[in-house]
Amino acid sequence: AATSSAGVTTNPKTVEINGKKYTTDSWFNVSSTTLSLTSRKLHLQKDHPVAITRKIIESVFPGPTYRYYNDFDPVVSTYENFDSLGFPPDHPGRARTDTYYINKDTLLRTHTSAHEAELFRTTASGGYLISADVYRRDEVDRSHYPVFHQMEGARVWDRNKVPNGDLAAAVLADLERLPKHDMTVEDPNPPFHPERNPLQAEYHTEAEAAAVAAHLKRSLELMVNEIFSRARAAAAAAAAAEAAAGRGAKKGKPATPPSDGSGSADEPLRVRWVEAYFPFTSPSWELEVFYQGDWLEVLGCGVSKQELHVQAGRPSQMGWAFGIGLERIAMLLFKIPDIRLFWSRDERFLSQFRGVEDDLTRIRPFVPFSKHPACYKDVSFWLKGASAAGGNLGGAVDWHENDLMEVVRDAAGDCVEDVRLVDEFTHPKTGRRSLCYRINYRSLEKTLTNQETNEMHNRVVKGLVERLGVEIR
Ligand code: FA5
Ligand code: MG
Repeated sequence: AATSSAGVTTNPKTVEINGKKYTTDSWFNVSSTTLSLTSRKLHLQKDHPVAITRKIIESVFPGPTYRYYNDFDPVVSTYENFDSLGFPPDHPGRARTDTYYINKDTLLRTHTSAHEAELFRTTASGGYLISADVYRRDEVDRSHYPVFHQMEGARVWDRNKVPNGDLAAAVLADLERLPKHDMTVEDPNPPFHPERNPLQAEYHTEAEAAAVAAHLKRSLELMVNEIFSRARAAAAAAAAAEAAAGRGAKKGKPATPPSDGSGSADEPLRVRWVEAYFPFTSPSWELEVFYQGDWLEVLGCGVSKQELHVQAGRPSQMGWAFGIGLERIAMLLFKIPDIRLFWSRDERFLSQFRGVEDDLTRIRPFVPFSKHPACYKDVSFWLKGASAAGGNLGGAVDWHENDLMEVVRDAAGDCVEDVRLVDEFTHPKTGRRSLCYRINYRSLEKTLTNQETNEMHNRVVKGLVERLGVEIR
């Protein structure tokens, strides 16, 4: 079989995903490790931290106004994932280096927005929430994994169904009915650039867009507030328990939890809105939370582009949509330090969340169990295609780091904690480019033996040579 640029040597002719068979073609680039995760559905596993996080978010968007869809198949068409949302044909997200394709027209969804066009057709009023596993070819480290979970929400209003046809007034009335919060919102209305985020004045007025945006922002602020209130309560309860245990019968003030923006009750939560860009919303924002000394992006959102409502056969509707990463939120909520832990079947992980889904007051920060030792190994190689004429890649044809990441994941699975480029060098005469990567092998489940680490590393080296055509130095 041919070696594709995406780095898979032999393509199976068909693959089966959740009981359905798909025919592959030369676009196929899904590693067996990733394929095996399509059946896990962590967002539906009772008491899993991803599922608990989903439940908390659902509680902020109650039925019957919002309908929940939690079991959509991860295999979607290229059209659904990209074209239906207005992604241009040359958008980088479509690249085979970034997206897992089954075949040219079929892929593993990269985001829950893949279902937006369909749900806009079927949503006659109110809104919806989707939670699902999503897939992206990406780097390997403590906060990136090729499979993660997203939750998508949307809300629509129909100008033919609101009193006097006054959509802005109807939206503002709904906004009035939402609870308030006392969170500090910095930059509640960041300026936006009409060339990236046009108003869509041909479809709606500024007042209508402003009302929808205000409803969107309040809804999402309430969600973040709910999550961080729970995170704080959890940290305070853990600190109180620790103080009680540490001081015996002495009933003092509970120890102050670490001041990281989520732990301390007297430190107000800080959030801010920043302008963003998505092909299917305008205007668009990201919500950031101040966490451990830095602004962390937690979600993307915006006023849905009217073309999507038109295409869905509901041109009289308008509304908002958002997408949020569940692991990112769960890591904050439970203080989970490594994204790979979500995939663990280790009782020392799973047992810490048991009983929490039905009683959210039992949320406590995750207590890390002892880490097994790390083992660092380097691999240095020359890229193929050695001619100085090749431009800024030093002559390398078709080198994409994500292909290396895929080889590593296939060879060593979850035993790789981290992969980093530690050296690069271009030969002054030949223009050949050499790279050195440092791979950190560490299992979450056991201490790896030298032999096990060596075997994995040999598989990585072999994979790099056979699949990516590099020459080991
Ligand atoms: C999207 O996926 C858009 N579909 C979101 C959206 C929906 C916008 C509806 C407008 C309307 P983005 O790629 O930024 O956007 O991802 C959204 C969220 O998913 C991020 O804010 C982050 O919380 C999470 N996320 C993205 N990439 C990762 C990753 N590699 N690991 C963990 N979480 C991630
Ligand atoms: Mg983003």
